[in-house]
Amino acid sequence: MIKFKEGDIICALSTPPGQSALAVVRATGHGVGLFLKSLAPQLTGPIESHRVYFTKFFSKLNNCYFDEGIVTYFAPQKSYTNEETLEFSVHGSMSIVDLLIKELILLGARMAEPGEFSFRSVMSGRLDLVQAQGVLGLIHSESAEQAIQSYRHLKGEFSNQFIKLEQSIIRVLGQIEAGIDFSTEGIELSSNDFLLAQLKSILDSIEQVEQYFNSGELLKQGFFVPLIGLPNAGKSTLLNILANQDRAIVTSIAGTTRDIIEQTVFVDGIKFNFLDTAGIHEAHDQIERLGINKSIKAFEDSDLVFLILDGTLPFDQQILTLQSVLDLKQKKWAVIFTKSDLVKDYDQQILLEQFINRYKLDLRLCFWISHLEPAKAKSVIFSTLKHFYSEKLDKDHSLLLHSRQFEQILMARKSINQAIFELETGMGHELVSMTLRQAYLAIQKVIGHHFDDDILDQIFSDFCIGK
Ligand SMILES: Nc1nc2c(ncn2[C@@H]2O[C@H](COP(=O)(O)OP(=O)(O)OP(=O)(O)O)[C@@H](O)[C@H]2O)c(=O)[nH]1
Ligand SMILES: [Mg+2]
Repeated sequence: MIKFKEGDIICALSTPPGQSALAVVRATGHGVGLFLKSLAPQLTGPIESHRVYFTKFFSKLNNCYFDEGIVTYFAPQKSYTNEETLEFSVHGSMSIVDLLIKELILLGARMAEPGEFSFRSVMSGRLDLVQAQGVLGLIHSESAEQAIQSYRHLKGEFSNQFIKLEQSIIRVLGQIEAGIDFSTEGIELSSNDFLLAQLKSILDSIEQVEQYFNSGELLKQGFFVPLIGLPNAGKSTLLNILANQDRAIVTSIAGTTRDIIEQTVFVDGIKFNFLDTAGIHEAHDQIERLGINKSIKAFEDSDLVFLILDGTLPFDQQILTLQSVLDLKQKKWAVIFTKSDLVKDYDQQILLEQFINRYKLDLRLCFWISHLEPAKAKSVIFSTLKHFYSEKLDKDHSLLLHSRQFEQILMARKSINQAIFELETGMGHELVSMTLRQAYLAIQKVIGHHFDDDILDQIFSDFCIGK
């Protein structure tokens, strides 16, 4: 059930708690502007929306002024929540913030729940749910790409796709239902072929949205790239190069790494999660076995695998050992030969050619590195990654949605498919109409044109206090 109570005046600290130069406190709700009479008695005369006022703040509790700063006024219908709003910028001490919030509560406000400002924004129709995801994405963005994409959500670029879908479904529904109404008079308004063509085009749009969602998930979570190889191949050495620091222990003892060590690196604003893993070999004890099981799991969950091969040893044997526990065909992989400092340039070239011929690998996915030249190693790896993500990620159309919204998209696809089946097998239009209504409702839930308490609860629980 939705936990927010509408109608109250709510307030919260909108900047992180702690000491800082400034802190921003917001209060919103009908009549909040009147609070200024008591809080900022120096402000006389009418106040205008979107204007900032420099003033002293008065404490009723202490009967004295306690700080000076800026208050911005937002009139109803012109604020984030669509309700009258005050935004205070005060000195960033928690005692000042606490006192200001106490004063607001004394005047009739209550503390806001996490996400309550955005919830009001959605309820009042200022933002739809897809735009609200944009706000959330902006707050949580870890990379420039994610921030830019979130901003596009906020501006409504992606909402339009759902609005178009909604309209297309309702158009077909209208045609079907008009047909039902007139059928008794022997008039058929839209042929089944015409209805089917429209439904198939709606299905295409939904499938495209699904792809955009997958791309959005990659943007949020990043690509998972485990470093997989035999013991002593140089996996941990490479992880440390990528991390620019000593994250993993490196020794010449085979089987040094037992557990997964994860390191996130941003390449061109795209997130990559590299995983150092235990070397694949015949385990001698239980700890090694557990470590190797984790390596296998990392391989299975990966988006791209880096096979790390010791360049000083024959590659055939290494690949055979890896194949004995991993289904290499199942995944996309790149091959990194290590220890190039120990192998002559000429031999490196021959080995690369042999390898590419044998395993029919793209030349761009196979190269040598050495720990003596970390910058060079990073540069070849990053250009490989760029090549990889440009294939996988549609940076311009990455849809950032909650998984609950995605469930509704899948539901819509299922219903459209069902409606197509029903039309194709000559079932009654009454039934098709009911099925299409389910698809329509599902799309409405995604964008928030139909409120579903469960979905709203899930979405707003990801927000922070003050937003
Ligand atoms: N000469 C040379 N030695 C390297 C290079 N990369 C790694 N080594 C050495 O190879 C040995 C093993 O390196 P690690 O990075 O620990 O290998 P690993 O694959 O993590 O090994 P496990 O954790 O045992 O599976 C260490 O002695 C490294 O110093 C390289 O590019 N050149
Ligand atoms: Mg290691």
